[in-house]
Amino acid sequence: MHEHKGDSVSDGGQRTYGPLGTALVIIPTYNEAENIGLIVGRVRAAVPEAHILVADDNSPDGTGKLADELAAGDDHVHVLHRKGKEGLGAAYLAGFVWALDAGYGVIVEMDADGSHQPEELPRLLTALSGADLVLGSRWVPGGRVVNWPKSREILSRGGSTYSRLMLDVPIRDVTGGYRAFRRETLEGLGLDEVASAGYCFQVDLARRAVQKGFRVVEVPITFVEREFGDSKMSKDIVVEALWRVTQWGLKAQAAKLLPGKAAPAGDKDAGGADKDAGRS
Ligand SMILES: Nc1nc2c(ncn2[C@@H]2O[C@H](COP(=O)(O)OP(=O)(O)O)[C@@H](O)[C@H]2O)c(=O)[nH]1
Ligand SMILES: [Mg+2]
Repeated sequence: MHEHKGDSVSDGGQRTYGPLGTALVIIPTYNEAENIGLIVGRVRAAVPEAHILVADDNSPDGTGKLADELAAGDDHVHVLHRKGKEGLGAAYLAGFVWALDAGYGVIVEMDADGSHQPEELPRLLTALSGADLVLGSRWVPGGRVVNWPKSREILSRGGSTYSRLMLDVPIRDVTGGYRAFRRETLEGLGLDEVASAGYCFQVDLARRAVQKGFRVVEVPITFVEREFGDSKMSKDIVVEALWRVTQWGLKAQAAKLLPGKAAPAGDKDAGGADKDAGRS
């Protein structure tokens, strides 16, 4: 029916999908001076009609200023300056609000460090023509990671598998951060209640999308570890994410076992749309 690669992991039923509006690619940055010019140039070349929003947390290395210079010379490039480092989830949430206010039809998440290749974005957007949310996935057939030590791959695969089982969401790569949303999807997720810390942010968005009955499709990507600059990932972020996933999973199980009890805050729809998720 729809010509896109990738596994359909969640289908809200027989649906038709409206045309895709203009896309905004949100790139959160913290100390990405070596990468920002490269990534903006690659996005502009790969999807010339899309706009870009750099969401910078007042990077000490001057990334925000470099982004301003790019924006000054290109009306497709915009910059959201934030006061200080609050984490990528908070930067994305601010970017989502900006995007929805500005009227974009498609909102894309992309790292600044080249891990998410802009040249693969057209494939994600093609898949979005038949979906509510497209996840660039390292862990579906055809997906892969370049330049990662085996230990990091095991951690990431393990984290995704644990989240999938714990949260009962049929998604292979739940923590990935290369994604394309229709605006209606973001509007329907309850962004005010999304957990913004570290990897929890991506997991929370994905599980909400499934719970609400949105059609989520995974498209294989080749994830390339950064060449320049430093990762902001830390052990604390991973531990925090595993802990939150465990809490969410246990709460959802408890709600199923004790249907009379109120669902936990922010989980009002848990189980509701779930039966329509059509996991494959
Ligand atoms: N605005 C903002 N961006 C951040 C923050 N932390 C990380 N990022 C950006 O989020 C993206 C992914 O971060 P990265 O450190 O590469 O994480 P990793 O890929 O999981 O190792 C990059 O574009 C970072 O610059 C933050 O606190 N604020
Ligand atoms: Mg990275």
